[in-house]
Amino acid sequence: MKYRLTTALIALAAAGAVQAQENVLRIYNWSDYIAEDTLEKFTAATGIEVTYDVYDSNEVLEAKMLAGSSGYDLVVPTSDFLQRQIAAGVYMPLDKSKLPNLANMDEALMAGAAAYDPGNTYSVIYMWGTTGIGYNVAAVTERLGEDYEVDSWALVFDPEITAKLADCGVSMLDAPTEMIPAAMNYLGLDPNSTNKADLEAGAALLESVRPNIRYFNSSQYISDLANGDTCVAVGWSGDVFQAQARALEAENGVEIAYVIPKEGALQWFDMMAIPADAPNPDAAHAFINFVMDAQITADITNYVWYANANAASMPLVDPEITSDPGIFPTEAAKGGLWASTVYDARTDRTITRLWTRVKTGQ
Ligand code: SPD
Repeated sequence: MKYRLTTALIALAAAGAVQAQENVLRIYNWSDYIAEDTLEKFTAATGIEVTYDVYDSNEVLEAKMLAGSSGYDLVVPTSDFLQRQIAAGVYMPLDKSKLPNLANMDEALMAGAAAYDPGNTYSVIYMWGTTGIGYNVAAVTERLGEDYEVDSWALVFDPEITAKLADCGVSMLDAPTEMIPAAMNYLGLDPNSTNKADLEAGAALLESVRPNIRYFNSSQYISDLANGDTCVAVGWSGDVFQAQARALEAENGVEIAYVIPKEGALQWFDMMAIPADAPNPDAAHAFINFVMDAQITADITNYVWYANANAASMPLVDPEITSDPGIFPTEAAKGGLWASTVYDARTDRTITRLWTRVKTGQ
């Protein structure tokens, strides 16, 4: 009798563990990229608990995805990285019957994302943005003068200018596939070129300003700009606006602005996708559909200051955000934006080698 009871209890406990496991969704997303209450609301609506980890680099995410068995159910690669990860068999096709809120998405933007994921088979746009320059208005004016117009990549790529800013702190993203093409573009080269000489020219320009760069990091600049610890950062649109909002909230007198330089900038899409070996793909589908709810997406944009691709959410997004050309670029500015290049393995190796040289001088 005692034996039978113990066996029954073990079976019950095992069933409970399986059920608990089934009710957990493991998300791996970019840092500073979700509203305060999104996960709580998702759990309240579905009963699914969430574990949430963050990264600040596509390369870090890619290494985990290519190694496999990450244990994550939902990840958010940028479109160019997504494309080659799809080719490597990293993701499962979405079951669109579980995603009725796809009807809320902006068709033109989804068509843009389909250039990387034909038919939007594996992914849905989470947020999108540009890579430009965030700066402390007073600190830059103090060093470059009242008449200096901050509208060019010269602010970070001209050694004479960066030398004047070095003391207040200039940072760059630790994102080689963005920084090297931006430098190439400033030199008048095609930012999408995979020609080795062009890539080397971009890297050489970066090396020439390297002594004036305080650090290469893709997340620290939000708080550093907001606190006045740095004065210029090559950064992602929403992150710079978050720095601006934090400074305003702190009432510390720091004014941060974001500019899409006149020479143009990278426009990118971050995509929700489900690893092929995800333990809980049903929960991942439920989350993707939940995020595509107009109010939930609007809440995220209103909190992280990134543009979204959810047409139904637009009336719910703060007009201060929808009308800001740094977040939703004007039609004219859109003409100067370029899309991310998908690099083959050989070009990728060249870029990695050049980036090591830029950062370490070796
Ligand atoms: N803090 C959120 C940053 C999101 C940046 N996405 C990466 C874009 C890469 N081109």
